[in-house]
Amino acid sequence: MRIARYQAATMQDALRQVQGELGADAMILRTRTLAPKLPLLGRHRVEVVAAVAEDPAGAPAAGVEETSDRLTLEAERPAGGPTASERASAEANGHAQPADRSPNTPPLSPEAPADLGAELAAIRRALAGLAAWAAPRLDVPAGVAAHLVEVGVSPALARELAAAAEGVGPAQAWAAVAAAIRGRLRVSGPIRLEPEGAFAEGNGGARPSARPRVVALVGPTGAGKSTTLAKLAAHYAIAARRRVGLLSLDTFRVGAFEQMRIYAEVLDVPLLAADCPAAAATALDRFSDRELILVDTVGHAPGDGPRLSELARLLAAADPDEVHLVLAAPTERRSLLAAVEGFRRLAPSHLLLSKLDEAYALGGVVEVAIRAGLPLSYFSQGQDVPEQIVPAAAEALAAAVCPEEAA
Ligand SMILES: Nc1nc2c(ncn2[C@@H]2O[C@H](COP(=O)(O)OP(=O)(O)OP(=O)(O)O)[C@@H](O)[C@H]2O)c(=O)[nH]1
Ligand SMILES: [Mg+2]
Repeated sequence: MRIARYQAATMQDALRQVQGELGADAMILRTRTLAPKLPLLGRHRVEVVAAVAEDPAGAPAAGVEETSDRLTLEAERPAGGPTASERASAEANGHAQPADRSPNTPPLSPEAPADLGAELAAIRRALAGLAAWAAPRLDVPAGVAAHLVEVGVSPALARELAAAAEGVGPAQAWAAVAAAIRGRLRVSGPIRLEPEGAFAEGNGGARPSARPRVVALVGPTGAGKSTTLAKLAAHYAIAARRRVGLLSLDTFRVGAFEQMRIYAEVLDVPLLAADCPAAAATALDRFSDRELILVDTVGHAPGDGPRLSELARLLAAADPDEVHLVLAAPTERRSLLAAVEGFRRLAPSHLLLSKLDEAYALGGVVEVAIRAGLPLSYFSQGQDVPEQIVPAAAEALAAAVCPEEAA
């Protein structure tokens, strides 16, 4: 790299010098107008700083007009003489070295930069920084957060989850976010019954120590409680060959008991109904030989406090070991969160997601599962009884909102 500074009476003259000495490829680094030393008598001059990658072959060495001045830096250093920076620093220290200058090389003016090479390096750094700033930046966490919002996660939780993609390459980002989601979901596994044999057949039925496992399903209207209950009854009564009883606390709605009666008949399991705490306690006594009692409840709106409180009293009489809050996956996120709040008075112990087959995006259920802090029990995904129910899996839910994880 050869850098030179030219001074002349006019810009055209200065540029002619640049072209004559450095060739047509010379790059103009800076131009400025110099004030005359004697303001009233002198004339303004112009200065051009230019650079060329290397000495252009055949470029005239001294194509300088009489009216112009030139100062060559670095490359035209006289043999054994100081470099431009040496000269500049000497002059800056007040040690002018006139003997070292070529006849047409003027002294560096006070406003000249001490080292143009350093200045050029600084310009290059600045340009590189500018280019980096102007280039479109790949903000991986922002992209992840945008996708999570798109599938139904709230912006606040999306930002929290997307933090897992911070400092991770784009290829690993979704795997990191999926791991973060899995880490925040809890899963219970299927309903665990007493080991087979705890309820000894014959000789008076169940051993005194064995008590039926009582599992209730609660939730908003139409969430899929009764259908899911029938699926569970089918699994435990038919597939697992355990003694199951059905208890309906839904005597409120016309046709609700009839729905359960049909399931009970088809599955060949006993069914009892209770419309008050005393009746619920009696039903429990009558089911003392059962290994699993599945309790169906009436659906209410999450904001219907009085009815939910009444149901809570009835349910308490059934003394459930587990209360699964059934939420339909296609429900909008804020309604899901409202349901969790509203049903707190029923003290749910698990979250059961239904209608997963109907859900377009699962960000809302991921959010509600994280925020409710309850373990997920089952995924119910279809109208058919007894199929289409599986134990909940955090991996599946995380993969459903992390596209590349699912690929
Ligand atoms: N696609 C789909 N439909 C379902 C699923 N579960 C239940 N349903 C349907 O949803 C509707 C309501 O189901 P129910 O089981 O009666 O709901 P519920 O929560 O008991 O309703 P209420 O007792 O009225 O509060 C029925 O048409 C079911 O067939 C599911 O996982 N997928
Ligand atoms: Mg029902």
